[in-house]
Amino acid sequence: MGNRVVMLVDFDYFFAQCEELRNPSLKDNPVVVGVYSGRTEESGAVSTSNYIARKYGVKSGMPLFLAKRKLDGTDSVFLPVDHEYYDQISDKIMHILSSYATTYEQVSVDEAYLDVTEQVEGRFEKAKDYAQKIKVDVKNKVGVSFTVGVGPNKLIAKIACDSQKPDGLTIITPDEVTCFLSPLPVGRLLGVGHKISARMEDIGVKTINYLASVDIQKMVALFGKAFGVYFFNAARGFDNEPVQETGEAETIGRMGTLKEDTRDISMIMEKIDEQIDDIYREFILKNQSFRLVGISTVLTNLSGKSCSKTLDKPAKDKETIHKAAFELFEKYLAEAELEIRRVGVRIGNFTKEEPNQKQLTSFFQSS
Ligand code: DCP
Ligand code: CA
Ligand code: CA
Repeated sequence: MGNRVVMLVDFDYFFAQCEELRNPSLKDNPVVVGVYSGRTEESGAVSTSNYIARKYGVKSGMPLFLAKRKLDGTDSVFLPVDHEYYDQISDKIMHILSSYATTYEQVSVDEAYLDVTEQVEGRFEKAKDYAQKIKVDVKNKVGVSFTVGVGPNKLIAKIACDSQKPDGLTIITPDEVTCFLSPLPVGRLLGVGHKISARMEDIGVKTINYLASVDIQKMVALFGKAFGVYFFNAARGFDNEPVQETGEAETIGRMGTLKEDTRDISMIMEKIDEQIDDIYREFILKNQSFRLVGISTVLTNLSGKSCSKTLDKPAKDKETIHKAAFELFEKYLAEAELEIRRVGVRIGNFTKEEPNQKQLTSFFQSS
């Protein structure tokens, strides 16, 4: 099989850029978009800010009063989040992006993977012009700028994208993968947050290059099988995950508030199992299989996050949803610092395929 050419598109300072779009006079000021919790006028957290505000040290997740303090004496503008408006802009851009790819996978309101292998005939030399063309098209039609990372898989595309923002375009060819990854801190790998990178540092592993020298047994002993194997592959830039559609319409999900804010997995799973019962009732009517299980959380600072897992093969049973959701929460809690307020679970990637039918693609991937 030839090379894949995978792009990750990540919209620049997204919520704040949307605000600039409808009010261009903001462009020269520091702009902060925040979630106001309502307790006092200044309580709440920063969702994002434009790059002018970032120069003063404003960061996502920071308390609003602190952002105000950092921007003291400037013509800063503070605005409350308007998700409905950002979703509209996001939908417009996503619609355009999807027309440029064979398969496209939206991962959040401001991020999507595009498999453009066919469009550039598998040639990275062509990826630059192609990405530029998409950037210009979206800028003309919607007025929003974004950053692109291009690589032979999703893992590399993501890290490439993060390496130069805003309005960036970074292309990493298969030949460049090792050099590109080697000097980077392990924290740049998806799934390596503060806690895991601290554990890696404890054993002297700081860079990806060093991580790649740890043998697989040691990796598994340290991080468990799933994580160990993932890190082993990721450190080498290996990633087989396909870019696949996960359209909103094609998922069944539930979201709800926990009895109390918590980080206790059994309490979380109690809520999730109720939701799974609900989802399952809806799912069996479809008479199909699912291949994706996802979870979402809202933390005590009101920031939200979701992640998902693609199963090795399609499944039809409730237990698989429970197991995958449990694993996702376990992984998530290992990284999350704050307590969780709301949780949700969803399934998707529905197919008519029978769960026990051996898929040729997964057969080739595992052999
Ligand atoms: N967001 C949020 N709370 C956070 C982080 C992000 O509400 N703690 C929201 C606001 C962001 C959007 O999600 O605009 C996308 O997040 P990104 O991490 O991609 O950040 P930005 O798009 O704002 O900036 P960048 O230019 O760094 O991508
Ligand atoms: Ca993003
Ligand atoms: Ca972004």
